[in-house]
Amino acid sequence: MDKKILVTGPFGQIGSELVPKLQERYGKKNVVALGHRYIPEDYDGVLEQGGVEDEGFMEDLWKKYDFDEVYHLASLLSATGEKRPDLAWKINMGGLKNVLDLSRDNESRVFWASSIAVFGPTTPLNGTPQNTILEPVTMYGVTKVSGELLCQYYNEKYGLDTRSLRYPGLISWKEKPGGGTTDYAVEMFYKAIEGEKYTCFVREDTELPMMYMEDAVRGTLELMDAEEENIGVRTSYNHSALNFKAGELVEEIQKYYPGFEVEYEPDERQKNADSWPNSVDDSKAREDWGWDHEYDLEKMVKVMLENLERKLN
Ligand code: AKB
Repeated sequence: MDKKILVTGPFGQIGSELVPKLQERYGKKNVVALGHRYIPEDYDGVLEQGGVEDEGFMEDLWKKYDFDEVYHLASLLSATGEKRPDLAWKINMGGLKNVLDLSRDNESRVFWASSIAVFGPTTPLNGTPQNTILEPVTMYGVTKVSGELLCQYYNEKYGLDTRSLRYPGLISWKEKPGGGTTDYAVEMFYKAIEGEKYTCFVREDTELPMMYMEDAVRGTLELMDAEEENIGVRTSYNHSALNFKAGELVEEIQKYYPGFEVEYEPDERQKNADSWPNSVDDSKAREDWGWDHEYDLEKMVKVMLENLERKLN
């Protein structure tokens, strides 16, 4: 029998690359994309439109498709979350609660996107361990910590198969990120190719964990493919690949675009970035289900530029 998959946030930065992979694996007719406002004109697949926080709508969706697996990606990110904290709580927590309740009642498996935003200023800054202090200072981070605990609770209480990754800043060329703090890393590539100066909204020495999207999507699928007895973390796994300072990314891009200029004008997003670690220790993911990244800074920059140049020309 065919496996039915739901993807929420299918047209965001992660979803737009995860959905085609799921369609390849399970067939186009079996992957349901739940979009909200933005629906790409050229989307080719099963489409539904509505809000994840709408309980009645989500219930009807499960009745219609009887999902086996859910990739719950829909979320307000850190910068938007600080502008609209009430909405962030409503969508991030309301959406997750609906997904968990319906998955429990219908025996669906759940993947949920967490983030390095679960960490805060009191967390160890370098090589942040899997189990550590979680005192975030953003509403986004608050919803991610609460969500992690809720996922673990549903696993322990109801035996629901919940799996999750703490994504670092994600670098991709297919779809731009929106409303996050790590967005500067992607914006730089566009400006370099367009021959424009970039005004970076974090300091040059701001260091954060990052990952190329291809690694993030592969990690997501590998986590979902792992045998249940190998999953030792039901909150969310630290998931890491590379770390760089904003200035180091600029230097790497300048190897290809020597004339690329950047000025630094930190805004309110600097506070979010300062509250997150420089690097995280993801050895638990590597031990439990064999996670390994493929892209380092040099390889990621080369591939990003090649793909974006093709896309923009
Ligand atoms: C953001 O910057 O808000 C996200 C994240 C780190 O989760 N990219």
